[in-house]
Amino acid sequence: MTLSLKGKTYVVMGVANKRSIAWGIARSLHQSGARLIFTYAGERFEKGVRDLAGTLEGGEDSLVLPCDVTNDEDIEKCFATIKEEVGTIHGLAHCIAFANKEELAGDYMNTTRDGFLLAHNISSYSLTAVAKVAKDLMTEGGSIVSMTYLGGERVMQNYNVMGVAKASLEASVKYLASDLGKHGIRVNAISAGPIRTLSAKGVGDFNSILKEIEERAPLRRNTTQEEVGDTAVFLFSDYSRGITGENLHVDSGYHVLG
Ligand code: NDP
Ligand code: KAL
Repeated sequence: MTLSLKGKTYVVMGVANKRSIAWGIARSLHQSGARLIFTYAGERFEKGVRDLAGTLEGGEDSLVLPCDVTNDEDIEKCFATIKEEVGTIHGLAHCIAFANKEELAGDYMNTTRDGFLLAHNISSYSLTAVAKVAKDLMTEGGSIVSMTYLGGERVMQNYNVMGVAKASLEASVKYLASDLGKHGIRVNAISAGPIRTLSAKGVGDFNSILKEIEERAPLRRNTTQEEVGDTAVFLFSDYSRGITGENLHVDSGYHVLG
């Protein structure tokens, strides 16, 4: 299963390690012949991202840039460097979310003002901030893909403030799609089923969440990094040229259940 994105360049934001959804997207993009640029937030992840990029054939020369999305200067600097080094980009994968760990359990109503703003800043506003600067580099049109979860549409235990931030992210996808369509830029979200990543670490009942999906989801199995990566490639490609403002569920069909 390959779809050619040869000659196209994509920015992948949010690789923390090899389990990251962003890494699944990077691998699928690489298989399609695309050129990749990586951004990371935490300095402690820089070497890991560079090493991972180096495992892709020809990836040793990939641009790997810092971009803490809470910092406007970082965002501007990052995309200015991309403009200087590469010029035009054709798409961007936004795979970034964060909320304070202590607010991802218990009652949602205990969310603090600071915790609420932090989760929304990193997990939702960042898409808008990044889309605005990336637009100027998408001179041949483009495709932006962000990651969301069913907890943005329904109440899912413990997802709490992250669910509210994902609802905001999903609404942003629609408004951005409306703004950017006239520039030939599409904006979509992938709503992925649970995947064991660093972010999911420490979630007490993650095993039982995975088990329920295996037992009840229409496809009777859990979602893989590869399934999300391949869907992202579809959304980056011209095969999806009529799709924007969409939230595509890659979750073995779990979302159709009541
Ligand atoms: P990872 O932990 O692998 O990735 C989360 C990423 O968020 C990290 O790379 C981290 O960067 C980045 N990040 C956090 N704060 C900042 C910041 N201030 N600036 C820039 N980047 C930041 O987890 P996933 O791959 O699971 O998560 C990727 C996306 O997928 C998230 O939006 C998540 O909500 C979504 N998702 C995940 C699901 C799952 O089950 N895993 C299901 C559905 C959606 P760094 O490491 O450099 O700090
Ligand atoms: C209902 C689910 C169970 C889990 C509940 C909440 C999960 C929220 C995701 C959020 C992104 C996790 C964090 O922000 C973790 C953070 O507080 C601590 N971790 C870190 O700082 C690590 C080191 C870095 C790399 O992580 C980040 N994010 O920067 C949801 C499950 C079933 C599905 C998931 C995991 C959805 C999702 O959105 O990730």
